[in-house]
Amino acid sequence: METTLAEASRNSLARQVEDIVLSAPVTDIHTHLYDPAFKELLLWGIDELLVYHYLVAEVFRYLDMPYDKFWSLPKTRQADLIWEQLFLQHSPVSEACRGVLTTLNALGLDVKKRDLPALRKWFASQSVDNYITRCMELAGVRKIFMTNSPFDDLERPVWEKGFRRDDRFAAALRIDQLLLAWPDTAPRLARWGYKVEFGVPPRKTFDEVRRFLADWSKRIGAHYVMVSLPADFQFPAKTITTQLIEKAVLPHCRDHGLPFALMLGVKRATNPQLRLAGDGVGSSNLAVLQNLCAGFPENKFLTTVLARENQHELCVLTRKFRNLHPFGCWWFTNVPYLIDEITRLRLELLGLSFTPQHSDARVLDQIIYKWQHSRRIIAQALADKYSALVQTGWQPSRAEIERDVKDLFGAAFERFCQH
Ligand code: FIX
Ligand code: ZN
Repeated sequence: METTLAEASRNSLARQVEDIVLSAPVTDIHTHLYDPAFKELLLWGIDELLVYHYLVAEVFRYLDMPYDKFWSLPKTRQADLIWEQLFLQHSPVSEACRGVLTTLNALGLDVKKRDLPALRKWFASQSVDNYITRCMELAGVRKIFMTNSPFDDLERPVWEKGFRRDDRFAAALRIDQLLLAWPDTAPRLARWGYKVEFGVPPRKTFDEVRRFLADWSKRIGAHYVMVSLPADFQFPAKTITTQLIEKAVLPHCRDHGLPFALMLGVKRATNPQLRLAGDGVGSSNLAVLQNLCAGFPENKFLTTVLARENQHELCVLTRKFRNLHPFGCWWFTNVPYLIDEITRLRLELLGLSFTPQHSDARVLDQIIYKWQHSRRIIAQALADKYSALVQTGWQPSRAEIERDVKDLFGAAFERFCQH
């Protein structure tokens, strides 16, 4: 078939955009990965890839084993079961299954052999330091944001002892425990030397929580403070969570120029027997976000929403508030079908003033597939937009496309954090 001139130039524009998007370094602004100084907290390798909680949820669609029996098995045995059910007994078409194969393939491993012992052998011969570099190179990731919780008993002592930072890993202060489990958290803060009172807390308690937040933001060098909130969260409301936000977290963020990152719409423990894999999704009342952005114009809010139904409203709110920056296709929305939809929606309503994706990787190697898959979708969406501009007579230059992609891949986020 003959290609017309217009088609040929559309194809060459699409190739140029793809070339730029596939090779641009990206800042991964939310993961559950750790600086290698945290040793075994940084997960990597084939067994960790297989027991990822996304795959655990999927394997129980086929297994009839009791939940407790599965959890009592050693990790390699759980991984065997997942491999057997999700890769051998059924084709691995889900996004999380496909991701394992994309990762292995990018690492140069032959997936068609379906040889789990050989894969294990290969991973056993890797050293963590080189492997971090390799994964980051293959993913094109230049910086990884961690999720750092002072309430995590394995993580806290490492910070307290101190260590030499790997500057590829940046910190984010995670405070779900503070905001959502006050009856347990207050006594812990008291034990750590902060003079907090339980029950109905007086002013002093909030000042002490601010002191705690200031100490930890400084200790870890936090770039933002983060919480995930349930789908039924309301603001304003007369709850300890909203009081802590208003009287401690927001003033702290203002004092230190830190954004407050909100992840809205999770339903924790929909099925507790699935443990980490048991969380669900609910549609959020985004009036919460409107109230925060309008009520606290001196605060900056990074936001991602879990429900597909909330994506459009988030874009509209973002058009109204400069102190709001949407990011990522979180968790159940991190599937090609929805990444495509959400990215196009955002480009059409917001231009380039958002951060289209974060990996949420819990296992280092996952950054490879999460970024490879998303980059292709972002490239296609952008190519379509530039091509529509060309139809008006506008010609985007390579330098302009590179500038735009840089913004989407971290520069817009960094500017938002700095201002
Ligand atoms: O709250 C979060 O940061 C979530 O991303 C996680 O808790 C969740 O388990 C996850 O891994 C999603 O991708
Ligand atoms: Zn996360």
